[in-house]
Amino acid sequence: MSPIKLYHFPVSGPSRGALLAVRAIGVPVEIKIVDLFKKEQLQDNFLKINPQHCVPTLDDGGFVIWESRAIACYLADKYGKDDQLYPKDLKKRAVVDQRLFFDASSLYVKIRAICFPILFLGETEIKQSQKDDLNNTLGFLDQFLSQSKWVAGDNFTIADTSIYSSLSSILAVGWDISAFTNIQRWVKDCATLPGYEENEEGAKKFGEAVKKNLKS
Ligand SMILES: N[C@@H](CCC(=O)N[C@@H](CS)C(=O)NCC(=O)O)C(=O)O
Repeated sequence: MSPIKLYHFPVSGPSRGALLAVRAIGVPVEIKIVDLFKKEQLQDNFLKINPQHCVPTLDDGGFVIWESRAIACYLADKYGKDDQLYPKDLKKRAVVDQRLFFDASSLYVKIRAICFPILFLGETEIKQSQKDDLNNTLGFLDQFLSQSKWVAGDNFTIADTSIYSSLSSILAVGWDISAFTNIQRWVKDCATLPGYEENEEGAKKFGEAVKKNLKS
């Protein structure tokens, strides 16, 4: 059987999110680095696999999907040793999904809105309105975490791996989360996630790349 391949770039938050899910599930994967700084995602061989040219991309024996959270859901359902990471119970799963969509449509989007222009468009500062917008969203995350130890309940799920990958990127830029005590506690708990160190290494590179372009 051909190994599962994950096309990955460690600096990318979504890519690290998929990898954190892979590590939590414990499924062996072959990591194929696609260096976005060298524009490798636009090479013909990768475009044939993913015409949308983004990481992460998964190839499971010829079945190809992208979108980090879809990858996490698929792998957890197919290879999870039980349903802890992605519950089968409809209501529990709906809470995990809600948190995943919160990340995809709100948290990650706001982090990207701040960092993308700094990384690629010559922006050198973070506007107050962007700071307020992200902090407002972090307030919701803090509220979720006031209700449970993990973002979707008593045990960690693929909602934690996804949200942590997003948050770790902005933490590496130096974001102040001192106003969010529940997030602070959860961030410490996330150090127990399988693959945590690997995620931190990528997040650190992301943070350095952003900070390099910020006016001091
Ligand atoms: N919503 C997607 C975002 C994927 C994404 O935007 N990946 C970026 C890196 S963070 C990428 O591959 N960019 C290269 C490109 O689009 O050419 C996910 O969660 O997987």
